Amino acid sequence: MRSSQTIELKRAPALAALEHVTPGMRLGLGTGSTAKLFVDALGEKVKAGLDVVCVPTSLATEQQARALGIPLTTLDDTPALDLTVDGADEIDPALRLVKGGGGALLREKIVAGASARMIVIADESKRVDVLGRFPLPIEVVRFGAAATALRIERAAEHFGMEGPVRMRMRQTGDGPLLTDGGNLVYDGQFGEIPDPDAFGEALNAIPGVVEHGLFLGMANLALIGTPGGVEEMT
Ligand code: ABF
Repeated sequence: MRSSQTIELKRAPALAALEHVTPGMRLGLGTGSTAKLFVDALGEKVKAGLDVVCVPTSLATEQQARALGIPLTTLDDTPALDLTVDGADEIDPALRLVKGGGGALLREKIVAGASARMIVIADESKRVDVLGRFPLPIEVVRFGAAATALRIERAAEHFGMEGPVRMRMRQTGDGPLLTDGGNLVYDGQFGEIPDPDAFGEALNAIPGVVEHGLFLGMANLALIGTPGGVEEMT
């Protein structure tokens, strides 16, 4: 598929999500290439007079939104949001997600958790029957990170999954990637995750794990770009 076609499969759900935005809404703005298209389109609406206030999920989205003149706030000033629109790395039929390929999973989860509704926007390549094709991102504090990674591997083994769990490096190759929160990201190449709910709880119980990329019971609607149009998953 040509890259222009791929972009259209992302742009169409991004524009469809905009139809769920109404004046006065408090919005969470996601991160990644699909969310970026939503923020671009939202910027046009704001220029045309739409009144919204937004919380970005990453420094990158904050910069984009600021440049577009989108009014920004924080969860400290606006702790309850109406709607978050964000991308995903994987979506299963129960609307469970893997997120965090962009490294912003902690803020993404906090913002989505503060929102009454979450709409996921993605092209059809993100749909899976079982989560786990995409490596699972796990944000880990720097202190004792190797010990935390070992415990993550052991937790995965308990569920019949194998690693490896690898520290994510910067694309420039000069050291580990640090999140906006100053933590490390480990990517768990577990393959299929048979019980995402139980595995998510097991990860949460490991000291040193800040957050994981399993977004369970958070999305209310997924808008999926396909060559035949935008499909809705609820
Ligand atoms: C964010 O961006 C992440 O949680 C997810 O990893 C990624 C999806 O990016 P893209 O839309 O570029 O595929 O939503």
